[in-house]
Amino acid sequence: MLSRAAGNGRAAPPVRMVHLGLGNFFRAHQCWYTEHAPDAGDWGYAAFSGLGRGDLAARLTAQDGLYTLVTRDPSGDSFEVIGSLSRAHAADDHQAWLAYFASVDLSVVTLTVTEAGYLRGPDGGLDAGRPEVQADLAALRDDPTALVRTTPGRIVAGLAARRAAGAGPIALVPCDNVPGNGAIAGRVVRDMARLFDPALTDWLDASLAVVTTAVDRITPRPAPDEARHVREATGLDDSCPVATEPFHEWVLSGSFPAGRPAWPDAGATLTEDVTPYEHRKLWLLNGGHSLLAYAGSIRGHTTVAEAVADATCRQWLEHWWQTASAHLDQPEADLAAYRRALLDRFANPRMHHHLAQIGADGSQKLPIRILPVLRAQRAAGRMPTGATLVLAAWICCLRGLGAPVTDVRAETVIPLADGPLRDAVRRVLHELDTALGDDAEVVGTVVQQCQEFAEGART
Ligand code: CS2
Repeated sequence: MLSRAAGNGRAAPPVRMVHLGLGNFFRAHQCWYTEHAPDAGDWGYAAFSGLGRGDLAARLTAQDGLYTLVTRDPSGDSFEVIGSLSRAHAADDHQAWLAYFASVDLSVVTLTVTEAGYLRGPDGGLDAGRPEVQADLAALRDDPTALVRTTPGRIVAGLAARRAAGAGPIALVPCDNVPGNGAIAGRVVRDMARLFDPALTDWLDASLAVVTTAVDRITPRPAPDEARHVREATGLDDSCPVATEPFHEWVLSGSFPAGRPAWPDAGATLTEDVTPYEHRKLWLLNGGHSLLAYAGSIRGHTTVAEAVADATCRQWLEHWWQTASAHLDQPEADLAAYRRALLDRFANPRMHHHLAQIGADGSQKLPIRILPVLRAQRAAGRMPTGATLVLAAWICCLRGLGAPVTDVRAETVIPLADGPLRDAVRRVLHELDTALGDDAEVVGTVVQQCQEFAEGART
């Protein structure tokens, strides 16, 4: 078993950062950047699992927060024990959560809670009508230290504890694939705070800095035999290694009133505006991923590398990239280089990135990854078939073709996609965006593409 006392990794650095969403991406990204900052010895993470996220925290605690990061290059693996995770906690270890927030040592809170975790309503603010939000509000009003379960609820509980302790300002750093994630996180936290205790919003004005980020590192769910692979290659007994690609990017915009690790020295970019990086990544990488997840799985593929090796999928991907690139500000030569690099990343045969994993939560991902380009094209009077194809493939998956659907909104979107095709398409598009459902030409194009997918799947 990995252990700091046995000399694996380094001594646990003092906890000055809390993370919510202890998972593989966090361990391959934020922990990696922290590990590689020159002041890594001064900055430790305490990370908390999301609710219902299994026993990863317990397994990490048993090995002092240490784990092996496998960097999977097409030509081979390299192995590194990461030491920046000082403490790992289960989701319900709420007293520990509150205690970190109440400490003057805490400077930064990072989040990876998925697109769905921000619990936004149709107006972009907190969806306060949801039962889980109501439950958290009732619990907080009764006792501000009571266990709460939603992301906005947990952050507000932490910030209320921090205000009560007079522990000073702090930075909140959302790291999910949503555009303007700083504004989104700031909004739902403020909405929650206002509903809980309006006076807390004054404290937030003075003490909460919300940073906007774009994050990138393809990190599939670890394969079942990853631990055995690590043991054979390194001799280390690690119950929860994580494998990732060599590429990594972190772009941040905002201030850190209580300091932060020297992440830029590890390769992170600080900028005034993350939007150009974010759009490029969300549309080309994530949009491309979603396309392959649905269209590739309908064509019988299981992984990204398999799908991108299929000339038909590749042609669809290039078509989507062409359409999306027209709405990006970078010079065409830079975009072409980015796309070439992406193809190599997608084609990495050793990554085994499952299409079904990427296909999850399409109801949350497609509005971010595909719709902005589709809307801009329609506004210019064009029919972007590269974009409608992704929607058609998703609808076909909702109707039972391709990768099995897991979606936070499955109970709504699967019934909408059922029944006669044209009505189903209209209903699903309407659910994504009313104007789309009312756009007869888009509906007609998506219907035709769905029929082509269905025919292709039959032959
Ligand atoms: C993927 C992302 O699962 C998905 O939806 O598109 O997790 C992707 O691998 C990361 O954003 C890469 O940085």
